[in-house]
Amino acid sequence: MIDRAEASRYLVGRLKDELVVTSLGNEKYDLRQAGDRDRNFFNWNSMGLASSLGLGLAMAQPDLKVIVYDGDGALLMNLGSLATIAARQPKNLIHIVWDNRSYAMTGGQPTATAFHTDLGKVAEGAGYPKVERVETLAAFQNVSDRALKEPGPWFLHCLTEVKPAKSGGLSSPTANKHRFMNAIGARH
Ligand SMILES: Cc1ncc(C[n+]2csc(CCOP(=O)(O)OP(=O)(O)O)c2C)c(N)n1
Repeated sequence: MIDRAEASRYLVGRLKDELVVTSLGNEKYDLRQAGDRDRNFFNWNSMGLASSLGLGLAMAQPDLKVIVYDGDGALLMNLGSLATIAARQPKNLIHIVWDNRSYAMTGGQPTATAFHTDLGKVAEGAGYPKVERVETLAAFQNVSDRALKEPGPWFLHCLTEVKPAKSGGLSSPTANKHRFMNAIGARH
C-alpha cells in the first residue's frame, strides 16, 4: 500500500507547469500539504467531476500535461467519464486514482472497490491505452515519472489505506478558481 501523503510530496516535487485538478476527497488535502501551487484546482463538493474537468482542460490546453487527482468513491460516481476520456484519447492527461476502497470523508463506508470492482480494469475496458496498478511508493515514483514524460492518456490505479489527511491551507473555492484561471491565462 502507498502512503498517499508521501507519494503526493514526491509528485509535487517533480511538477513544473502541469495543471492538477483534484477531486473532493482526502487526496486534495495531501496534495495541498505537499506544497502550494497556483496551477492546482481543488474541487469542493462536486463529487466525481474531477475527471470531466480534467478532460476539458486537457483538450483546451493540449501543450500542458493535466493531472486528475481522483478518489475511488468519486470516480465511481462518474464512471462514464472514463469512456468519454478514452473516446478523446487526450495524450496529455494523467488520471491518478487513490483507491482506499472507502468513502473516507463521510465516515468510511465501503465503496464498490471493497467488493468486486477493479477500477484499473474498468479504465482498460473503457479504452485507456496506459493503465498501471500501483501498489508501492517505488512503483508510484517510477510510473508517475514515465507518465509525466510519455504520452497518455494514463490511468494510475494507486492502492492506499484509509488515512485521514491533514486539512487546512486551502483558500475559498472562488479564490482558488481565480488564481488558477490567472495562472493559465484564462479569461474570467
Ligand atoms: C453527489 C454527492 N454525494 C455525496 C457527497 C458527500 N461526500 C463528500 S466526500 C465523499 C466521499 C468521497 O470518497 P472518495 O472519493 O473515495 O474519497 P475519500 O473520502 O475516500 O478520500 C462523499 C460521499 C457529495 N459531496 N456529493
